[in-house]
Amino acid sequence: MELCVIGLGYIGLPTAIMFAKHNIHVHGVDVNQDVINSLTSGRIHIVEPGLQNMLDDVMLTKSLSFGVKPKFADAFIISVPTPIRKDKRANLDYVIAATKSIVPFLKKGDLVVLESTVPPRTVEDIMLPILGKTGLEIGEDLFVSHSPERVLPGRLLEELVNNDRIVGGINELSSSKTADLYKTFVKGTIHLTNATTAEMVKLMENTYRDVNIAFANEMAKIAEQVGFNVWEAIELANCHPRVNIHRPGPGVGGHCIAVDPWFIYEAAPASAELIHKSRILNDSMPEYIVTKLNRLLEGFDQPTIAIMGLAFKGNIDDMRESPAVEIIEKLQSNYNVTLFDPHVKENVEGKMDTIEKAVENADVIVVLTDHNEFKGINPVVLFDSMKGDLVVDTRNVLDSDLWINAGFKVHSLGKSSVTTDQLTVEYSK
Ligand code: SAJ
Repeated sequence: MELCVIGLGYIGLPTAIMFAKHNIHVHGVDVNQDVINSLTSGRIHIVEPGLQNMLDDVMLTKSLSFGVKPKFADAFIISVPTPIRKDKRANLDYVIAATKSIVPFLKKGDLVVLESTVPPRTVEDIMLPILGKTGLEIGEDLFVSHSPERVLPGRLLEELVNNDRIVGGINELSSSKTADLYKTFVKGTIHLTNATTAEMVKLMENTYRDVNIAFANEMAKIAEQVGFNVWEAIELANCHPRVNIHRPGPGVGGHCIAVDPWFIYEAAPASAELIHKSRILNDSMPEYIVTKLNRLLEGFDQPTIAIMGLAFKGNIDDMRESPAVEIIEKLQSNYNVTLFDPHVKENVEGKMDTIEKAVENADVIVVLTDHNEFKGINPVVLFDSMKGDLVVDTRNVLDSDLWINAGFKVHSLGKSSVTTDQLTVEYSK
């Protein structure tokens, strides 16, 4: 069995390596010559635990080659980016280019699998007309399917094997051939459906999460007005066996949850009202946090804000589409801003290498990412080096009582600034 994987990003490369590890001969293709040079010399270009070791193994067995062009193979997997345009529509240029690039190499009996996350009907309406140029009978001579990825960066190799897999063929034979391919290493259940449904399943998984986060964010705003701790309320509500309310935050980052709902909206804008509203609500959270800070710092003379957390979510170093970056850009026009993130290594203007340096003479500390490191900070040490005594926690990672006892005034997203005791006193009158 010969396999060609087009697109060697954080999905394509692990997928290529995983197949090679299971005795499939794989040719990995990427248009970026630097990526090919790095991989050909045996070095991975993405950060993923365990991946370099796995590449080392397969390079020894010579079951994996790399190049900028496809080769003849029995199966072709397309896992190229599908970025979102400014008008919130999917950019399918890479999918189209990748599909065109394999046309000269397709023969009777071959299988083409699209893994990229795409709007519904991309396989049927975009890919099939291009693949038809091979002269092969689609569905009879050439088999085509969509099988989306749902792995979590950082746990990729484990999830690639153990997650259930959705396979959506343009016909049953395409589905079963695709399932046979992934049975090479997938231990999770392989669920068969059609291509459009498979495209929608992926989008629905991430859209469910986005809408749920929007609900949590709306509850956080309501908590601040009504006067209760939304984090406590969510934790208690989730004790119900069928409730799973997500967590509020300063916005939804990354290139999945904040993007995929737009692919559904693009296909059915008149019907996707809740999906659209949820996107708008989540994208309004950075401004909500900035407004909260502006109110807190009214009257301060040239205040300094110490930001804790740049990455788009906890315990990773990825700043792409991070709400923290958006908030920082808004703040930097009016305030002196210092930054600290124990995971982000790249140089960012104002980023300090220790938290002590970042908070020195600051008027307020603002937590924007739920890194585990922030949970164990000793506020007493920080308090003495600051000018002010304010802290804003948008991720509920800090122990409020510990920080209040150290002398801080804690303002958290989704918590009334009124304490529970004060509320109790009011009601007991
Ligand atoms: N977030 C919240 N509240 C929450 C959960 C997340 O504000 O309760 C925020 C995070 O802080 C982050 C953003 O949402 O800014 C996205 O976080 P995430 O945990 O969803 O991380 P992703 O985007 O890396 O992973 C998601 C996963 N999808 C689902 O959980 C349904 C992953 O399984 C997918 O493979 C991935 O998207 C993807 O590539 O599609």
